[in-house]
Amino acid sequence: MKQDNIFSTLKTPVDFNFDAAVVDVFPDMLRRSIPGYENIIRMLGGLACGYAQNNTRIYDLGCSLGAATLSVHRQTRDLSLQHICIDNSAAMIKRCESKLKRHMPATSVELICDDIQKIKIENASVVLLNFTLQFLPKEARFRLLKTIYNGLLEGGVLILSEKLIFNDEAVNQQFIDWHHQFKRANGYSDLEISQKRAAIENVLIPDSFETHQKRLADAGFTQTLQWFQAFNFSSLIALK
Ligand code: GEK
Repeated sequence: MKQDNIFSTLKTPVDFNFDAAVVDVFPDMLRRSIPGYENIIRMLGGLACGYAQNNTRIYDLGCSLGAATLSVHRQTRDLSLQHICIDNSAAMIKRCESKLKRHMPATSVELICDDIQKIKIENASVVLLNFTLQFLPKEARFRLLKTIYNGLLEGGVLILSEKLIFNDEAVNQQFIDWHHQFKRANGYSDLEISQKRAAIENVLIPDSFETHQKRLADAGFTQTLQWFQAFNFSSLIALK
């Protein structure tokens, strides 16, 4: 695993973007930046397994290098499923394709390089939005959830992982401090933490748990359960 040093030297501030340099160090970046990332990946496969229906589709929206798809695949080998993986970073999709070909050569996988806002969802039993919704403009989030809801079969689920904000300012700051401490403990310097924060500030816009819960209910989901939280990072499962 190549080490992420992208923000280790002083840079002119530019918005974060998922380019080839990021792809090169991405597994290390996610592991050291998102508390619980590896556990979420491992466990979401098990969760999905309880809802995946034979002869249906599994969508991975903002698939990056396909980690979530691979986890689902590992736990649903006995089913006939079609995996649809979408990401609008060409560099991500290219690397994802070679990885999935290597690890799931006999499974039907369609890789699409496009904006998830343009995607049609059909015959889905599981939809994964693992740390992706937060990158969409806020006003586009409800429409995507509605599209997902409409494309899900009865009994289907959306697994939604996100960074959270908290309505109480002091509590919010506490969570941010804990997250930064987590990054420090994983070897990131204060310079790396502050430069990454500046680069991602206009790109990753988190919502609160309450906002997610209400928006999911408004989109039609009958129940939303929070199944994971580590500091200000959480994963929810929404049921149709
Ligand atoms: C994982 N799910 O490892 N359309 C398509 N893709 C998008 C869009 C968009 N509008 N906006 C962002 N992306 C992965 C991790 S990473 C999370 C997801 C992170 C893509 C973007 O290119 C990137 O690959 C991914 O969403 C977000 O389970 O980096 O914090």
